[in-house]
Amino acid sequence: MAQGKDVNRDPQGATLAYIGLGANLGDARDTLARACAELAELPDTKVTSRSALYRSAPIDASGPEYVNAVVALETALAPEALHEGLRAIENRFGRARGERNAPRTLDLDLLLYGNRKIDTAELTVPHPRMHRRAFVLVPLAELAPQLVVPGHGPIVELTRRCADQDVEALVESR
Ligand code: PH2
Ligand code: MG
Ligand code: MG
Repeated sequence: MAQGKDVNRDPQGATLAYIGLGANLGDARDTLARACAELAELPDTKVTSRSALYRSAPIDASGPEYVNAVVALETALAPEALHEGLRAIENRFGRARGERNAPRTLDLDLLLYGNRKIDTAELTVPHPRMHRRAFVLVPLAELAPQLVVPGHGPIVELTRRCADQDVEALVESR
């Protein structure tokens, strides 16, 4: 048991990671609020900040509008263990894995794990499309306006480049 736990911990200690949340099936606002609570329950992990909720038009996808947000975590989980934890939460929310970019009850994407670049069969970090998606960049810039996305540059510049995409903060009315 103890040995298994060690495998899940990152040898570099706690790391600041950013998670992108999205949903466009069911009660998306409620799902994102509950998913956020589940992120806080991941082992060796603290939620340090969360963005507002945003409404966004689907990008490279069809179906209803999305609700998106970004959460910052301080975590001692290794990136692979964190990624597994995210998939387990998605599954608990009834996530079906069919066609690419199909409408979903909950999508949790590991956007950034410190400054680390990861490229394995299971996981690519920074998330390979985050630098051109306003539904990720706008909430992320709310939490970390000075952020430089490894391999892509300052978030303000990236956000400016996708200013034509339809993303709007939702007023938290409940
Ligand atoms: N996620 C996708 C594809 N397209 N569009 C918006 N607006 N928000 C998303 O979360 C989203 C998307 C695949 O994960
Ligand atoms: Mg996604
Ligand atoms: Mg995903």
